[in-house]
Amino acid sequence: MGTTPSAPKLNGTHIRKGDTVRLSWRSNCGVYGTWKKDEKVLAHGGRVSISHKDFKHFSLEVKDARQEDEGNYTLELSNRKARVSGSAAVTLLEFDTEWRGLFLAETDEVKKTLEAFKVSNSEVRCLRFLLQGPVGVGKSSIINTINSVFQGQMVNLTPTDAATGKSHTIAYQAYPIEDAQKKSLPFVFNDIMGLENEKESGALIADIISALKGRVKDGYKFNASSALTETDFHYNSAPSLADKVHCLVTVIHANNIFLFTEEDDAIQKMKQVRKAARDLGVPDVVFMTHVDHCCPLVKKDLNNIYLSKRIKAAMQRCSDLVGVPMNCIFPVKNYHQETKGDAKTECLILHALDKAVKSADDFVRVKSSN
Ligand SMILES: Nc1nc2c(ncn2[C@@H]2O[C@H](COP(=O)(O)OP(=O)(O)O)[C@@H](O)[C@H]2O)c(=O)[nH]1
Ligand SMILES: [Mg+2]
Repeated sequence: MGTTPSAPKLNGTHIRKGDTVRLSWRSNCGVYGTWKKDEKVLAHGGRVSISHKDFKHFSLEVKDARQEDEGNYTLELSNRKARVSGSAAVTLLEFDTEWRGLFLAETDEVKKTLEAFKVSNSEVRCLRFLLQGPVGVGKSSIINTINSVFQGQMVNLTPTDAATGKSHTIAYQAYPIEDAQKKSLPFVFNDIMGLENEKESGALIADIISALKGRVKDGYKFNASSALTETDFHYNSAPSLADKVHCLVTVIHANNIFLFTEEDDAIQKMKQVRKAARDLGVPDVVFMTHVDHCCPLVKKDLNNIYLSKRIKAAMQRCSDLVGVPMNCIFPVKNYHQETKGDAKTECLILHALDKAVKSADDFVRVKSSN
């Protein structure tokens, strides 16, 4: 025991409830070892197995992992020469119970209510939703997914694209939502060019704000270098309440949100647009897409959405960065490669849409065109 031991390097893990926590280290020399969890010494017995072979091979197993096993695990090694230690975090992927209900059984009810929905202000035939968010987050896919849900088959009304990193949606266009009989439901979505993370590309904030006010006519081609002006053919100088946006939908990628900081241009742009909406009294919600990319539990089964700690952390990150309260953030998964519909996908998108519709309807109820 005359050699100085190297500090143990333990691998942190994310595990499921019921799994076995496994941590191990092979020392470069003979040493005495002690395992600790959150600074408390662990003893062999029960669900905990500790093995120290030849004073060199150190391993710890905790079977049937539970909430209480989450924490910081440390291996301390010592001999006459030195005392060293290394730590790793063990995190459970899921909570013990859902922190928000999925309400799968209510999906049909919500769908029927939306199919029969009538706008409460007779001046407005269709509630208008404006989708904002960086390129590739799934704005076009949201429109396609909602249409697929109501039409009972996969719909690709708006082109989707991520590979180029540039926005596919150039012209301002209102997309209707139709049911299986091709009857229009009283909802339209405007999908705008992505808010790329560079100052020089994507729609200008001024244009998005004009869109909120109903000043941008269909067919307007966003131009990253100059904003729409009053003399433009596509400028609506006297927008009615029906032309205005009734609810802003900020779309955020569940996984990529962890890569953004408050200083990023895309975050700043989304906040500016939200502020403009707030100043106009327009309600706003967040649809958090790509939940299947964000958490293995959710990729396996969407039922785990409100059990997943990673999804809750992503929602919290959206809330912190963009400033939207948690109860206005809706995790959704878009159809992207499926050929048939799926009840859980429908459930998430319909509950999100239902909230957006109620908010939009509250907005138009108290307004008139004048
Ligand atoms: N796995 C997965 N892929 C998605 C999801 N939403 C969109 N996509 C894919 O992401 C890419 C970008 O989507 P798109 O709708 O074009 O994004 P946009 O630029 O915001 O309009 C496309 O390849 C979509 O098929 C989702 O929730 N999960
Ligand atoms: Mg698009």
